[in-house]
Amino acid sequence: MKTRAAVAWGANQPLTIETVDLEGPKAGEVLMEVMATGICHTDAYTLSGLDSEGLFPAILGHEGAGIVREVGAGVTSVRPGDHVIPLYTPECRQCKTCLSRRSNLCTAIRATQGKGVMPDGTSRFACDPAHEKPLFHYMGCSTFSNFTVLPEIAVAKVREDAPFDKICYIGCGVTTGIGAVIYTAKVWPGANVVVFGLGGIGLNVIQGARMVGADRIIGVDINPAKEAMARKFGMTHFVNPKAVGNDKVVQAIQDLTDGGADFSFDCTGNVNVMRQALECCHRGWGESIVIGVAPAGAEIATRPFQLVTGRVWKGSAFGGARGRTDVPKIVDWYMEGKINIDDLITHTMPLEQINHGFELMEKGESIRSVVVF
Ligand code: NAD
Ligand code: AHE
Ligand code: ZN
Repeated sequence: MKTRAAVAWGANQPLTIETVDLEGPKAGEVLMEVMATGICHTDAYTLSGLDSEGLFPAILGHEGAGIVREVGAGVTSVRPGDHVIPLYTPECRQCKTCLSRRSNLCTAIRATQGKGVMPDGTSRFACDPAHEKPLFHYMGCSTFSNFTVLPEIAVAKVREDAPFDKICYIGCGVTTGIGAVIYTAKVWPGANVVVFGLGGIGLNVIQGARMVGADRIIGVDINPAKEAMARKFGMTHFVNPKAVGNDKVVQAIQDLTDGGADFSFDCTGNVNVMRQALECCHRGWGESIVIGVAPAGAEIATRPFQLVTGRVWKGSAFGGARGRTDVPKIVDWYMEGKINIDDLITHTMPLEQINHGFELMEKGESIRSVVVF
């Protein structure tokens, strides 16, 4: 079939809208009509050329929602007409990691996903006149296409009364932020929490921290325009590194938290910020969760003494959520009014304006832009 898609031809080049070829689903795969997709900072990161797994040309996008239109042989868990959210972290329920129950990082298809192809090693997408070159999938999702093909284990079936243009955000940002609080860190009621980076992920960490009953929720951002929205979602104190001095951020947080945070979260992808996030944690038990994705080659550093004295450095991917199990529940939370997604979606646009969505994010003028097909 033919489908309309935004194609990334190379690093730092604007996406162009193309009509591309899409092969139907093979065994174990589903064809999905993407109804809406968010633009996450990780899409911008890969487009910037700093992703060590970045491939071009590719159809980016990993934060979608839509409808199953066709299923391949052997697919049993979804059928045409089902409403689904694609999962860049699938849940096969059979691999060593899924069976361990210790992590959400299902390994069933991770290797081929990182190479921009389906589990059989080939792409379902092709684009004339570049037909001789493969057109790569992205994070196993490619939601910047009106239709896409996904492995059955990489879709979460969700209720049919939920609006696509809102629940697409659960495909990454909402789940990543709230999940990091409840599944990865297991923040306790009364904890002091610090969130570095008040964008599409950090604000969901804040609403997760408020949900579990955190006491102080301190937000840190170099963009003062983020303060108002963060306060609306539960931030109690704001620290602007440009105002207090970058070298005084850790002290400022220790002063606000009687010696250090119980939990901190990096939602910037900046390795210097990750160090501040660890070092502002309380001696003996403070845990810092790395969510931000850093450029290829970047490394984190701290004095080992920080760890010897009990601070813990952890990472979180997709909020530690098990996609097929947890995503439908998070959709329910939204529909029951337990979480706020609507106010975080600051811009909605057609596919033709997708580059504008990227610009708004880069300029810090949006929280989430959503493309509606
Ligand atoms: P965003 O652009 O919406 O927000 C980033 C925020 O960080 C902005 O408000 C920006 O002003 C702030 N910031 C930048 N530099 C800063 C600094 N030095 N100090 C303080 N604040 C600073 O991006 P997003 O969509 O929220 O994504 C945030 C990060 O999370 C990105 O690195 C993204 O790739 C990553 N991410 C990770 C996962 C995961 O599963 N681990 C999932 C989604 C996104
Ligand atoms: N390709 C990057 C890795 C990027 C990364 O860490 N991605 C996160 C999700 S970001 C969503 O917005 C993730 O889930 N990581 C776990 C995994 O298996 O990729 C690189 O650095 O090579
Ligand atoms: Zn994302």
